[in-house]
Amino acid sequence: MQLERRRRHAAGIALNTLATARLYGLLDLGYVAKADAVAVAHGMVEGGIHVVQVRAKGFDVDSIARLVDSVLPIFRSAGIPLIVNDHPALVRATGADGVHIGQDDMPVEEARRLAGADALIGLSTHSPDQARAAQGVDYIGFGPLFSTPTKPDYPAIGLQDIAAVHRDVSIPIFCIGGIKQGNLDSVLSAGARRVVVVSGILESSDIRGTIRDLLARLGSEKADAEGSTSRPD
Ligand code: 3NM
Repeated sequence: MQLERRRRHAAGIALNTLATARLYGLLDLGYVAKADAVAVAHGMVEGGIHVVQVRAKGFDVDSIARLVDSVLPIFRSAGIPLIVNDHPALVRATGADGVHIGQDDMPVEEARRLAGADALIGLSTHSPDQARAAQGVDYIGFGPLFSTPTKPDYPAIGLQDIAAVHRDVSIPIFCIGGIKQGNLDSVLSAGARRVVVVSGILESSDIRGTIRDLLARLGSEKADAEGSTSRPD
């Protein structure tokens, strides 16, 4: 009972944090050697990242679980929600805060059943229609805005639909795909409020400094709680 109460408390904190988050980063083994993951996690925390996802395409579930186990305490102690890519069962197994799934993965209900009722669920969307159709999730990704080597098979969708999607969708929208320090201003001018930056952070020689610069441009006041993350019981 006590454990369950603690878990619900943590889930509430993660949902609140998501409501104010502007900068979402990835610990992506496409860019980070496993041996460096803990050091990179510390850098992300020190930079002030708001949400982090562990992404390890092509790695087996057990090694992803070990990776999550190794970095979860670092993010948890900083109050930063940790999301696992693709594997909802790992949310229960590791105590992570949520799971991110794609359009071609399992249905959202299945992900929630496997991850647990309190888990945060994120969904990738690649068009305004997909963004508007997202149901039962706590946030969406919207992109790729620009073509990106991190997700090479997906065509860029551009900036022109960002404003309309923000008018029509009330849950947090994280724009994603090819966003860097050099083009962030154009993304924000197009109407974005929240972004995911992967290679733009992980390929930087100064992860902390890059995150701080992105946060400054995002005008990041975490108290500025636009958007709603409420979900029906
Ligand atoms: N998902 P970078 S784009 C993981 O559009 C991912 O759903 C995308 O990495 C989507 O910041 C993307 O290096 C890659 O371009 C983002």
